[in-house]
Amino acid sequence: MATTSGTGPLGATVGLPLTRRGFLAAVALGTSAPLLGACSGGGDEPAGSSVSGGNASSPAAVTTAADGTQEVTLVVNDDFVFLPKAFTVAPGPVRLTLSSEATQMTHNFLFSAGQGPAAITEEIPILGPGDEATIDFDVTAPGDYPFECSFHLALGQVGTMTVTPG
Ligand SMILES: [Cu+2]
Repeated sequence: MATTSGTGPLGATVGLPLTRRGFLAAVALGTSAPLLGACSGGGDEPAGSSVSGGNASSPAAVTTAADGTQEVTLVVNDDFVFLPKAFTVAPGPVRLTLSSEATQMTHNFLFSAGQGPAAITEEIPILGPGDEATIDFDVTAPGDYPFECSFHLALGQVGTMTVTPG
């Protein structure tokens, strides 16, 4: 007959604010540390934290011009990444623009030799800080076409263009 409710719920509500405060503190610490590392400008940081921008893993927006050309822009900066690093097109004409937001680093863009279903020889041999360059090419064979910055290939500056079966 006697009810013993009360201690259980009270104990639970006391615990909640503490948990939340601890969580917020952890978030604050977690975000500031990678930012400081990125601003130091060195190439010594492990590449793991450089994806924090959120764009790196999402596919690039591909737009189709009035003449049917599929247009995509990849951004490079003072890190060793293409932003984003993957995009998908259908068979047909592609216009790829490489836009540099770097202040110091020079990059390039080429499809990795012998790795795609078909060779694409168009390339951007060199792109200085703040520059922009565009190449036009046609794709027909579906599949994954790896591309790279050959200057920073060893540092993992690679990506993939996927051509759908159409
Ligand atoms: Cu590069």
